[in-house]
Amino acid sequence: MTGPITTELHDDVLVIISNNPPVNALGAAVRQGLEAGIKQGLANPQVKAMVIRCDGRTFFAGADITEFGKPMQEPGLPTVVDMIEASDKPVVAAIHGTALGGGCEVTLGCHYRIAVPSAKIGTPEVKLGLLPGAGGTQRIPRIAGVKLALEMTAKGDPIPAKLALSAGLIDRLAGEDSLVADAIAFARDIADTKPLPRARDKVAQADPDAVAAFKKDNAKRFRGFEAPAANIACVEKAADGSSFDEGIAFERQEFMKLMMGVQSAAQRHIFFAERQAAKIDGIDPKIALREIKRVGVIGAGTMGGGISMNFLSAGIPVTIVEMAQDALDRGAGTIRKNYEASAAKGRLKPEQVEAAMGALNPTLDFEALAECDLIIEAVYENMDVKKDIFTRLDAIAKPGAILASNTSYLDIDEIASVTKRPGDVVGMHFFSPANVMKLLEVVRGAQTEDDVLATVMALSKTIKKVAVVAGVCDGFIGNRMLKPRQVEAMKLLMEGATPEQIDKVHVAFGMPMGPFQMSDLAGVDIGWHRDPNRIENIRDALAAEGRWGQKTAKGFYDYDEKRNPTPSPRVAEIIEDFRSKSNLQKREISDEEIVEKTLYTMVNEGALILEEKMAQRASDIDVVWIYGYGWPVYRGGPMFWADTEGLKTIVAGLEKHGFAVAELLKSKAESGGRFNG
Ligand code: 3H9
Repeated sequence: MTGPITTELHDDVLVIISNNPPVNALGAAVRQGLEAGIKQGLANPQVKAMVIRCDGRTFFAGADITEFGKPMQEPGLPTVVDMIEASDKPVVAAIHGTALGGGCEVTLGCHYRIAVPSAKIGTPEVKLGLLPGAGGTQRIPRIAGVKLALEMTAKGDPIPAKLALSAGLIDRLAGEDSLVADAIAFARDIADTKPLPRARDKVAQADPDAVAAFKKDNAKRFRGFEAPAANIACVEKAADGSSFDEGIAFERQEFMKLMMGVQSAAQRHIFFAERQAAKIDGIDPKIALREIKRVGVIGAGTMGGGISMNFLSAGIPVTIVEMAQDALDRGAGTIRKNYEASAAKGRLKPEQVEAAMGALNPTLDFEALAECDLIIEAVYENMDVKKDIFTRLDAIAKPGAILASNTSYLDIDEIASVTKRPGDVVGMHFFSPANVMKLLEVVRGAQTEDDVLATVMALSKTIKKVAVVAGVCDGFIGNRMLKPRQVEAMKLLMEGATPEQIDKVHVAFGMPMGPFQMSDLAGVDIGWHRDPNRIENIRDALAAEGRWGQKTAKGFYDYDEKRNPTPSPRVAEIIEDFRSKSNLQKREISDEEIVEKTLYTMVNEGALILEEKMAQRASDIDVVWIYGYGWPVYRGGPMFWADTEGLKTIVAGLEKHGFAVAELLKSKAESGGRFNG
């Protein structure tokens, strides 16, 4: 046999092997090869049993997502899975790495499954806005019950081999290094079993209480998404007394609905966008990287502490520097407290907490940074302070050390200019809380060396961040686009909208919170303390009255002890006051106008960012908004969303309100183009 599938005959066992790097996706050639391999085993009288295994780093990681949306080549995956199951010679799946999606479904078509202890199996299709469409929703409940099937399909997190073993999804564990031999021996052990166990023949017990509880427990997580409900409905169908074939027909119908929908297109877009973001245009992917053995962090506040945790958790020692002992102790104490809280929730073992803390070197000695390979400055946003720090760093850092600033909007080039090594300077903009938020904006200065940028991008993967390259501009990608949204939201208040109305539109859109809820969370007083006598706008007026947001239990909203917000009559008065001073007439504002003014303007800013080459590609902007600001993944990020709205609609909406439309947006709209693809 040629192509990605080959076979090996081991006396009476035929081993069917897939070699389709990088992740053995089940593309057309793999499906055709599997079909041919099974036929070969069935036709050869010497063969008593078959084993399906994969070469490389993982068992099949699922259907080939790049084939979605293109004409389907036969045989489809459901056909292949059915054919394996129908075989009257036993077929054993030998699993290592991750058997995901269609890969998991292949194992469920097999009569037996053996896995190495480190393997994981799962059906993550829901994360692509889909459901397991090759029988997974019908076979998992029949083997493992409704409860686990709901968890696996509607949430999509893979489960470890041990749990799969106890649930019947795996029959035997192999030695970590002897999978092939153990699988062949297993195949011989069960070669004569009659009748063969087939998932389709099993019966799943309905469990309406479990379904109701599952829906209730996950209502918040599933808000706005279509795919979880479809997964749940399919699992329910598997246990409602319908035949297996009826269940499969229902699964197919629901799968096709999702596959044709905008949400799945958006979620698949983000899957590839996230991986694309790691690629730096114009830099050789094989460029030699700088070695990062120890990281230095300047500032042990919330940001510095969170940043440090990323490296400590990845096993990279951190030297953290502060100016005063109490601040240093507080910072190190917070890091320990955070780790201990994770341990209390069972996410870390006590020895992991100690290992992380043991790798932290808190010090008041700035010169201790001399031994670090990467130093990240995380002090407050003040250009003079940052310049001073970089001047001092330049004097002590070892040659080749990368000097990074965590600034969220300041000019990296100006910071770099005070050093004799601007090529070693880069921006690393973490998002708060830095140990939790996945996004990292990596800011490429005018002189940042290629290997510095490539090293930081690669390191971001080690610390489990999704990194995006941004150019030097005010607010980089994310905060720059936030600005028009905030400005327009404030103007709308003056013209007659309420904070509640604007926030409601954003939450209904799928954002975790609206602009005013966000202000209350971040602090209405940000930037106001510099000049507390100034009362130029509604925000200043709120800050001057101590309405600083959640921290003072009042901001744009009033808060109770549980931080539940209620509309504030006082805020309404303040808004009214400013409105009358500005001679503005209050008018009805429609939800549509709120969308056009606060969201279309973000798209417009995104287009300017692309025009100015401050982002490498539109999908990078989408990644920033998904991972940094909670943009609903089922809308695929602002630029993907603009494509689905239609760029002509966006342009018309902007023009209607007199906004200057970015040239790139205008030209794409005129030519019928899109930002993505
Ligand atoms: C499905 O199965 C539907 C069926 O139920 C029904 C059918 C009828 N296809 O993530 P990495 C690429 S839906 C095509 O960086 P890692 C990826 O783009 C599928 N390509 O590696 C990247 O390419 P590049 C359900 C894929 O080690 C490269 O492989 N399955 C696929 O960090 C390396 O990927 C899933 O949703 C694919 N299925 O993580 C699983 N998967 O180098 C999706 C990966 O050009 N995959 N690529 O950028 C994953 O979760 C991770 O890739 C995995 C490895 C955990 C496997």
